[in-house]
Amino acid sequence: MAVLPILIAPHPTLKAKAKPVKEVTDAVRALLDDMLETMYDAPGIGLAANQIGSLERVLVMDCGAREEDEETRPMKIINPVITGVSEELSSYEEGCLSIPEQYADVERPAAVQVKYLDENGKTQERVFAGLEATCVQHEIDHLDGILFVDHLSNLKRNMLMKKLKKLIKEREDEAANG
Ligand code: GNR
Ligand code: NI
Repeated sequence: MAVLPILIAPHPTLKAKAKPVKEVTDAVRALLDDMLETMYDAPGIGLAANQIGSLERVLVMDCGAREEDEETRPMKIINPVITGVSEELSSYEEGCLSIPEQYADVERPAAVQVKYLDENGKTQERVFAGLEATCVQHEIDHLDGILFVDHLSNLKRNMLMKKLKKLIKEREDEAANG
């Protein structure tokens, strides 16, 4: 297992569409393990392959990871397809490990049904609600080259990306000059 570096926007791989996994091999399982370790280390509640520079269509998530005393609930999701969405929408303040320290409200279906392969290559289908619904949609967006800021107005997105650029520059200056 390894903690991998997370790509920061703007980066071409974050804009690319991930390709379906043809067969769930040991290499795919190793990638999912590395992604979970990277996600817990960050820490985050989800991570898509694009974010660590891979275009395999896989994501990991654990929305219980942040609650103390609670057991971790790691999920490994391969080739996800949204098979149903609720009419009800919900708005959640989203953040992204690839857009550090920037947050904005995003409206999405409150619940989604997702069909996917598990780490054993077995087809699963389940309903995600609450924070899990927001998270799985955020991650599937990543696999399609979409970031949460792409759901905002151009004005809001530009403001946020400008702030990110400033933050990254400050970090680089600090790393160079102490
Ligand atoms: O850690 C994360 N938290 C989060 C909060 C609200 C909505 C979505 C997320 S996902 C994010 C990790 C990440 O960037 N996944 O792609
Ligand atoms: Ni993200």
